[in-house]
Amino acid sequence: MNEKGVALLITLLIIFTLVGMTVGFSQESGVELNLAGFGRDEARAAAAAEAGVASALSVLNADNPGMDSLREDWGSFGKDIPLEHGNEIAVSGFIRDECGKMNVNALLTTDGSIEPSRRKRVERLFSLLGLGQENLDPLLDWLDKDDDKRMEGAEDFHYQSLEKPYPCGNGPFISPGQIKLVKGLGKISLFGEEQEKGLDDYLTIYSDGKININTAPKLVLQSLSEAIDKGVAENILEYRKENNFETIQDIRKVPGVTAQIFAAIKDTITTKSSAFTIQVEGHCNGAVRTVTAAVSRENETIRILYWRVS
Ligand SMILES: [Ca+2]
Ligand SMILES: [Ca+2]
Repeated sequence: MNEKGVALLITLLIIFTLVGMTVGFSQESGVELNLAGFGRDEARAAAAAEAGVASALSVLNADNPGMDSLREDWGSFGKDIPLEHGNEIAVSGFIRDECGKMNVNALLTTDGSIEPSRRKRVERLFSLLGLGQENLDPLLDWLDKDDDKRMEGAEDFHYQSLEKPYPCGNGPFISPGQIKLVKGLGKISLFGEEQEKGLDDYLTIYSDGKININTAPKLVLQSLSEAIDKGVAENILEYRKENNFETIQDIRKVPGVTAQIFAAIKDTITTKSSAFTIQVEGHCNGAVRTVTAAVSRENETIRILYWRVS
């Protein structure tokens, strides 16, 4: 077995261990997974979703990590054809690049304060998404280590006085779901021109902080620099339909991307991805189970960072 094969086998072993843990936790918290009549179908739906995740992992494992674009196999995983569609079992899902999004944890400097130029980019993204200071300030307050409330922000005092109180993070997000705990962000469901995108299409906690220009959505591209307007961002998307950005210098081939724009963004962009989300839904006779996994990829080794069955 080659090195990649070994890595995949280890990954699968981790999955099975984690699945065991998830069931264990569920039983501890009093959730009975084997409800009469539903047990068999739900277990089969979960098993189908897990098998789908395993197949997504093998797609990522076979991928060339030297460049990552939506035109690769992982980009179309589960897209046009369902992964499986039989009489009883149906499976659908996708692989999403986390490096096409803004990493909110990367806003933090090592001393627990907010890095000004990264803040500027997130501010631009929020504004493009139609989110204002009342959404940005609580996010920054959640991340920064101090307890000083920004003008429209929220610190521990706010979260402790909720009907169901919880502490303010005052540090990086540990799971993607935590972003919804930030004041005002939990209520935001869909936005964008066609109202088809959610906050998790734009924000991540898993990337290395650089934005992959092969996969970033239009508004993330626009947020990279004030000089990138809607037209330039659309030119980038147009270029991507036929080409991959093999190196960051390739972006200069896009009409409108000037030397000044390139100089402003070159340290914040990449053409490779180091983190992905896999989401697979398993259906069995009406029972549905969804497995969401976040994975990192470093030196061709894939590691599971997050695993949730719902
Ligand atoms: Ca690739
Ligand atoms: Ca704080």
